[in-house]
Amino acid sequence: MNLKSTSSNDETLADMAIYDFPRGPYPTRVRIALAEKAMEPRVKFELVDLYKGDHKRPAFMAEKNYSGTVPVLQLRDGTYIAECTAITEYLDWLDGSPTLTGNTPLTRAKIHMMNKRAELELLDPISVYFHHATPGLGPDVELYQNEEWGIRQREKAERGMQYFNDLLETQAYIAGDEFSMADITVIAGLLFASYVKVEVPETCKALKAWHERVMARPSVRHQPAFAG
Ligand SMILES: N[C@@H](CCC(=O)N[C@@H](CS)C(=O)NCC(=O)O)C(=O)O
Repeated sequence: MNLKSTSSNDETLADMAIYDFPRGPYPTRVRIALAEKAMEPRVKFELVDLYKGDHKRPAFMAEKNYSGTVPVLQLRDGTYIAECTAITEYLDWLDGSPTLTGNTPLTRAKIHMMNKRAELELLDPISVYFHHATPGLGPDVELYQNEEWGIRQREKAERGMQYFNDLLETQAYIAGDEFSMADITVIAGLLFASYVKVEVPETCKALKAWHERVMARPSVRHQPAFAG
């Protein structure tokens, strides 16, 4: 897998920065959220080259994100916000139209539950598979690998695909009737799965149909990750 590419945009309106890796599945979550909300002009993208290990440098981890991952949002006052869910939540509070994280107690709870489930059962296990059971980011960055653990996580992700398929047999989107942050996380999970050649089982027809539908959204299909 080669996720390398550069990124730039018109910086004149930007009042926030995102430390980014444009084809990365997690940064793509935030990029989709920004596009859904037409907030891209407010953000300047700063490339962090994961293949060079820039995200694991002591200065990056000390200053921007202790966890050594991207994306990280930087506000004008210097505050750093890591974690896709926290960043999406912040963007939603800045500009609630359309909302991706819900606007009633019930929709918020459902979206957060399903978003977490999409991370736990699909996206994060595929990420573990990538880092542990494939060459990942290369020997200079992947300092510890456990192949058996990676393969178990791939199997977990395959069960997750089946779970989301069953869910989508009776509802339009991952958290109910509306497109939300939880859909974006499953899109990222399937993106990462495609990078590492973990296929959606043929039997998962509802998941495949949902995928085709969400991939048609301009916010999704125009992302660098899907640029071929
Ligand atoms: N829980 C984090 C995960 C972020 C993450 O894993 N990002 C990937 C980019 S696709 C990364 O930085 N990977 C580098 C690594 O784990 O070494 C989030 O939701 O933002």
